[in-house]
Amino acid sequence: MSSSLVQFSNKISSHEFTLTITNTIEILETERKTNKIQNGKIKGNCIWLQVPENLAVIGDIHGDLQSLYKILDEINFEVFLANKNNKIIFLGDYIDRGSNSVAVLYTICKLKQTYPNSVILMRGNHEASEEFPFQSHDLPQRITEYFGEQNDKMYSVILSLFRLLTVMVLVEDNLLLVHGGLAPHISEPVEEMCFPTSKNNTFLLLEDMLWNDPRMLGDKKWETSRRPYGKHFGVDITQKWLDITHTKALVRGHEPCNGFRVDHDGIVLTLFSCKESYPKFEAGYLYMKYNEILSIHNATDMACHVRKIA
Ligand SMILES: [Mn+2]
Repeated sequence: MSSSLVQFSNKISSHEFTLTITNTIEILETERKTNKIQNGKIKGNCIWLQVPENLAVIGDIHGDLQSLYKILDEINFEVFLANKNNKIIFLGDYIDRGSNSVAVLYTICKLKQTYPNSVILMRGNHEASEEFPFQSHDLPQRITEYFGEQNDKMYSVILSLFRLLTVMVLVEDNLLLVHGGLAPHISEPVEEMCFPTSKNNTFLLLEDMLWNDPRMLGDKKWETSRRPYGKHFGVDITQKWLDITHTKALVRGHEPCNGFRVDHDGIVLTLFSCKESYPKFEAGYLYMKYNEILSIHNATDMACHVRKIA
């Protein structure tokens, strides 16, 4: 583990933790006001990026600090993130299930604070417990354990952070990234769809993008999910979204797998990046250079760029 990560992992005081979350909120609010990130545009909860010099994509972490550290170490994050033309995209689900949600949350916020132009923090369904409550959300309990007292104010600050996380990223002409999946209904232009003004639309879209899973459904476009929210969506929906956004593959997290899985006849790549609470699965992350991103035709071509961690 590199020296700076050891620093991150030392016992965090409640003051330092709250300050880091608050600073990250300020950075995200400023991004939304200026609509800018290096080599990209921001509109509401969506980001458009030019193809980065190097791209790392990390799937669900679920409080597994050791897996997160391993990945950051492997990509030599201090050198990687110091270059503003490189991007690391987290697909969300930082918390719950694992033993160290507090330190994971702190670490990703420290990264965003230190390298705001190189780090993109997306929203997972576990970061939308306010909108879509579910049973396995153990963050409030973890906060109490870590800091030795119940802290409702701290939790409400964290919820403010969650509301500012990115829901969709487009890597120009190549990749579409969300945490869960895609909505059955898409209308053009996509910008209007992803930033609707009415609260109801926002909610429906948010549920689909944070909770949906890809399945092969034959003639059906979508079906009800086994989860408390969201749907299973079929290959036609994926293809339609890729066509409309001029991208070649959907990259998402949300489901345990052996580091990665390819679905929908090779147009969906699922990434999974934690091990602690999922001993039967493997963890991996995506790492691609500029030329490699340009050369892909679909998600199948990306599989060889997934690096598994020990
Ligand atoms: Mn998820």
